[in-house]
Amino acid sequence: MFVENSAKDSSQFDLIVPVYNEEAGLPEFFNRLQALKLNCQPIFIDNASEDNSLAMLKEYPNALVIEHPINTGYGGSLISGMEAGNNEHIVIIDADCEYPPECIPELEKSLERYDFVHTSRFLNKSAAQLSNMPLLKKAGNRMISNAFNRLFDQQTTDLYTGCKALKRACLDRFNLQQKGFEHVLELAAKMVAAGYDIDEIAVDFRPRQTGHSKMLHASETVKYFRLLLRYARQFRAGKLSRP
Ligand SMILES: Nc1nc2c(ncn2[C@@H]2O[C@H](COP(=O)(O)OP(=O)(O)O)[C@@H](O)[C@H]2O)c(=O)[nH]1
Ligand SMILES: [Mg+2]
Repeated sequence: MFVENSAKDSSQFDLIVPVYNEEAGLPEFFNRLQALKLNCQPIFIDNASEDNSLAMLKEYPNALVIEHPINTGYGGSLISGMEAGNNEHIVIIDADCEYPPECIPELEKSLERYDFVHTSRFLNKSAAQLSNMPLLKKAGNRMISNAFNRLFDQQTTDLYTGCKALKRACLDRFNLQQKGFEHVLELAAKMVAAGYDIDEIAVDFRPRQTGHSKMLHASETVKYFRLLLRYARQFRAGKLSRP
């Protein structure tokens, strides 16, 4: 299914960035973002950071900064960001530069042809090129991506990606409820259930240089599998999206 671009805002897009304790990495992220001179509305969600992130976000020109007084999880941040924006094209990227901000123009442009596009850290990559990614992260991602593909008839190589683009109109077809990293799975499952297949563009992955990942990948993967099976049942029963 393909949603026609609305005439309203075809040139500006919403750039949603979830942020939790990223003060060390934000200067690089900001520099690289500004160098791109994007026609976007940056929407930064500070998820109750305990460091100086919030103050730094407020300094960024023309940014819409959403403050969470308490931490609502990664997914909670994205839900807030989606609700706050109103441009038809939405791009989501992390603040830690693990996904290069330089991929944003191509990612946003891909919405001229597709409704839902994941960046993939695995597409067209040799094992050597992936050697900088922790083994558990790689294995967990591959397992969950393969299971998702079988259950939802997709061909994604990177279900866990935190960098993606979608059309706002797609969101009319379902509600998002997951507040943690399960958000990734919920969005993918509900998009596919609503008829929007996942397309992909390749992206280079660079492990974060500052701070540390706050995602517990092994235990998250177990949770993902249970939820995946639940969504698959609902998908088969036609209960995952609105007509
Ligand atoms: N872990 C975590 N990250 C959050 C949260 N809220 C926003 N984020 C942001 O979500 C992005 C992904 O988090 P990260 O810990 O790097 O996960 P990973 O890339 O999967 O290892 C980063 O930009 C974080 O700053 C939260 O509650 N927990
Ligand atoms: Mg990260």
